[in-house]
Amino acid sequence: MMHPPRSIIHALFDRARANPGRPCVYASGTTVSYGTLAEEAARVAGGLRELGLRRGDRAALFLANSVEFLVAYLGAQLAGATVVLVNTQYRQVELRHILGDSGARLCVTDGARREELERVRPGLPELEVLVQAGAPAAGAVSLAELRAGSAPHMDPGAIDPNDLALIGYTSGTTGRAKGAMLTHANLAANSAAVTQAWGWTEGDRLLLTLPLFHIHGLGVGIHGTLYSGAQVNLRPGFEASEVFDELLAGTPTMFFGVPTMYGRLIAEARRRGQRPPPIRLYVSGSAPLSPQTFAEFAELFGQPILERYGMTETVMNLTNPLEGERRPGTVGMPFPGQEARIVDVRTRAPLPDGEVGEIQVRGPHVFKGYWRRDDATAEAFDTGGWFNTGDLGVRSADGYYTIVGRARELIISGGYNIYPRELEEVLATLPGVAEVAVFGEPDPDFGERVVAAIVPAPGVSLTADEVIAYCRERLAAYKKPRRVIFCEALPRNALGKVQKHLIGG
Ligand code: MLC
Ligand code: AMP
Repeated sequence: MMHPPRSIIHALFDRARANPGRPCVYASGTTVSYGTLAEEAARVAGGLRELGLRRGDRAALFLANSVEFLVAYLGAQLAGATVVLVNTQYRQVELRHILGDSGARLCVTDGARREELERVRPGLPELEVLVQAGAPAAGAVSLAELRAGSAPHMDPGAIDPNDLALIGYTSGTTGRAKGAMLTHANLAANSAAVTQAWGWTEGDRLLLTLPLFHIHGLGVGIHGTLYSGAQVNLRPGFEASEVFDELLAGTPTMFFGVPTMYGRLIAEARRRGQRPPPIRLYVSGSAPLSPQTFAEFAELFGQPILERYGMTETVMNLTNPLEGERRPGTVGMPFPGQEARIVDVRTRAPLPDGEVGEIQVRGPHVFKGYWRRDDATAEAFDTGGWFNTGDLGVRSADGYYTIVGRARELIISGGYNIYPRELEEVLATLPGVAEVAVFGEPDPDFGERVVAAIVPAPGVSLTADEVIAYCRERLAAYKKPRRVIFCEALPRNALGKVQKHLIGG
């Protein structure tokens, strides 16, 4: 390509024009070509505009991995809308917040999620239109009809690279998720950097089992595929045995996963006593990959996993090299065209190699700020355009970064982020709870798991099952406590702050 595409939509249309019949996505037994994907996205865009969707309107996607997801995502962006990504496990509390805060006018959902959405809809006056994938349903526009509509002449040139392409919700210390605003230019710049660093070409076939509502699956997996003109085998989710079968068959050239997936693939390889043929690239991220998992995988699969580090606000930041040493326990160095440094947590002064501080990053991939949260945006940026990641790290003399902790309270379970404050706020409303503290502890499968410490009100007896069921009803299932501890009081320091590290044992 002469000029790098200005957006992922431009990349798709460039490929579709140059080679419309080229396969792009394989999912649920069908192959969709670049030409068909672009054409269907254009039809959906036309249909969405007829439904009144305008430039800058927010269109939420609350649906499972599928071709429908991709067509709706690309179609909404092509129509000029900003896509809001919604975790498919979200329940009332999260849905109310994310759809209300983003002011979504339209939501694309599927049959499995419609009921949960309808429960919160009365409180969301701005949400005017529902589009449903799969079988047509009363009260919603059918996505299938939009896909089959007449193709208007849609010009991706109309997309301004500085417009917001998507809002990804992610949280800080407040317990309330904030919308990270990513522009088309941010996404294209990061895909350019990632595809270059990982040698991702047209010849690659990615096996993708990650959810598309997070930037790992979407911003890396899908955007990278479209940017490089490659192919993706999109699965509804991760099943170790299915992935192992694909690897044995030798179809993929790349696999991206969170450490939990690699742990489960190791167990699968041991169970079967087989070693799949080598593939071009295994990548891990979203949570720390332990050196032990790295070593076991290398032994059983004969290949070193490439570990990288990213965030919703920036997509990908740091990566181990494609060629050269992939150093276990580290996340490598900045992608091409991007910068990183370590600063003192208090003074914000840059630190020399070997000293632990906060990781800051800078470059064309860094987001625009938090949606309707100027205060949080101001806090997130240092002078000179450096973004404070909130992760603590150290750089070696030869340039490898290692993440050593987090400046904010955050539990990462199987690559999903869980904010103790959000759970504490929900549990505080459970009758009979006087006080609550939520924190993480190590877990062999998920890396970390959620623990809730509860002080019952005098005379009240609560059970762990009641506590878990209460969370399960209101929040995504992966956030539920895996262990509940009942205690008479929470340990506090002289300032009254709960000392979570003293609970549990
Ligand atoms: C599922 N469950 C989890 C969980 N995933 N609980 C804790 N932590 C998790 N990660 C819950 C289910 O809701 C269910 O609850 C029960 O556990 C059964 O789980 P399972 O069958 O073992 O789960 P499975 O479907 O196999 O999911 C595991 C997983 C999945 C690892 C495949 O969690 C996953 O796809 N993780 C990837 C997340 C991701 O893409 N993160 C990227 C964020 S972007 P119940 O109550 O129904 O029994 C980012 C930036 C970057 O971080 O750098 O990439
Ligand atoms: P999210 O808010 O979902 O985008 O999650 C981003 C967070 O995931 C980062 O701030 C890190 O704390 C964590 N993370 C991502 N990749 C890695 C990695 N390779 N090692 C350790 N932590 C990671």
